[in-house]
Amino acid sequence: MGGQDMVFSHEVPHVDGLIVRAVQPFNAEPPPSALVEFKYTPEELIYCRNHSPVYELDEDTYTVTIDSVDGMLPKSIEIKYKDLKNDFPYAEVVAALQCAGNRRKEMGEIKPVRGVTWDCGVIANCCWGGVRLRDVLLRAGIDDSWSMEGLHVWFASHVSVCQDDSYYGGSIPLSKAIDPEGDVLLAFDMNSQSLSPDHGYPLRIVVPGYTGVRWVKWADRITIARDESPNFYQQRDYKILPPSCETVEQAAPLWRTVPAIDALPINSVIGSINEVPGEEGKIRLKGYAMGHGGPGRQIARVQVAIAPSDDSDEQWADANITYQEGKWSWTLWDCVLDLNEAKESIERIGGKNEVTVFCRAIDESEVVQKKECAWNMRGVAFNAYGKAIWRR
Ligand SMILES: Nc1nc2c(c(=O)[nH]1)N[C@H]1C(S)=C(S)[C@@H](COP(=O)(O)O)O[C@H]1N2
Ligand SMILES: [Mo]
Repeated sequence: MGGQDMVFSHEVPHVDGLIVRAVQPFNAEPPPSALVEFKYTPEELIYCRNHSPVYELDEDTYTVTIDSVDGMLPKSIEIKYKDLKNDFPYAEVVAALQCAGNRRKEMGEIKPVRGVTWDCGVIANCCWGGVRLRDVLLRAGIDDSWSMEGLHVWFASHVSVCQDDSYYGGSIPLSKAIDPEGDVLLAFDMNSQSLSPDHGYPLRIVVPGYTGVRWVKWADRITIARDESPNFYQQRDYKILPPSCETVEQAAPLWRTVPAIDALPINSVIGSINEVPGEEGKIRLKGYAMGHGGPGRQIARVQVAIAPSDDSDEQWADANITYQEGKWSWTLWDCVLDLNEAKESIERIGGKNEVTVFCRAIDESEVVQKKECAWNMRGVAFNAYGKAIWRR
């Protein structure tokens, strides 16, 4: 299945300026210092995560099929792209798209992991525009009287063979898909512009709060089913395997038993550290934070500390929150630290020339990001304190 049949001869050109982690399929991320400068991530700074080649598709012939297994829907329907755009109300949602492999590089410093060596740039905050999946499902014959419990919605893209399967797919619970507050979209726009091929043109699924792997690009089939998607990327990848599992052989019997990741846990990251011009000893930190996407909990506070010796609160200073929007956006923050005032901590860590700074996020339910994160073989969902080193 997949892999050997991928065809790259029609690959679209990609944006310049990203740090390329793999050429075929194209995987690239922006430098974090640039990323944290914008509330809406501009196209040139949006990471690209692909398990297949990227093609330029034709919207004039593009259709989406809505169907079901076990005859749950009376019939399947096919909707032309043009009709999808014209027949349903337009909706916009601001939401951060985040790969489960974000910060994998740091998890790999604990012990080697399998996967693309992502730094902390595989996240993008955008305003997505399209039609509500809810409206499309209602049209297809589902209504709120259904018992949604245990049902799923599969999203699939058949435009290419992927590295590990003959098509790309994933699923979410039907309850999330149809919830008016779940804000799930069939999107054609990103930051008020048509999607680019790299990000799913003509149509991608947007699942606010859920990790990127379910945001299926070039989606062409939506299926109601009693089980999760059978696709490789739902079943045998993007799962937090137990720390005792270290090899592919050990993982094989476990995939079935470990739940698929839907939302990622609370997180925060330092994107840049710069000297404040003209202010000797002062440094400005900028970064982002994310709440747990399941309930859509926003960040209440972000704190920073210079090499905290323990978890006591007084070592942490509150950062300023500079951007946040609705339930699903990321949070941007910044903070100025005075190294002159932090002499004691700096001496404790042995000098002035290299200072380690940490950040942590606290959500509106008082959930605090933890100092450490357990290792897992695929290096997913890393969320230890954000950490950066300032060198004079
Ligand atoms: N069809 C398709 N959809 C896909 C993928 C893919 O490889 N193929 N990658 C997924 C993953 S793992 C992520 S993190 C996001 C990345 O979206 P982006 O490339 O627009 O940043 O898309 C998801 N949707
Ligand atoms: Mo991902």
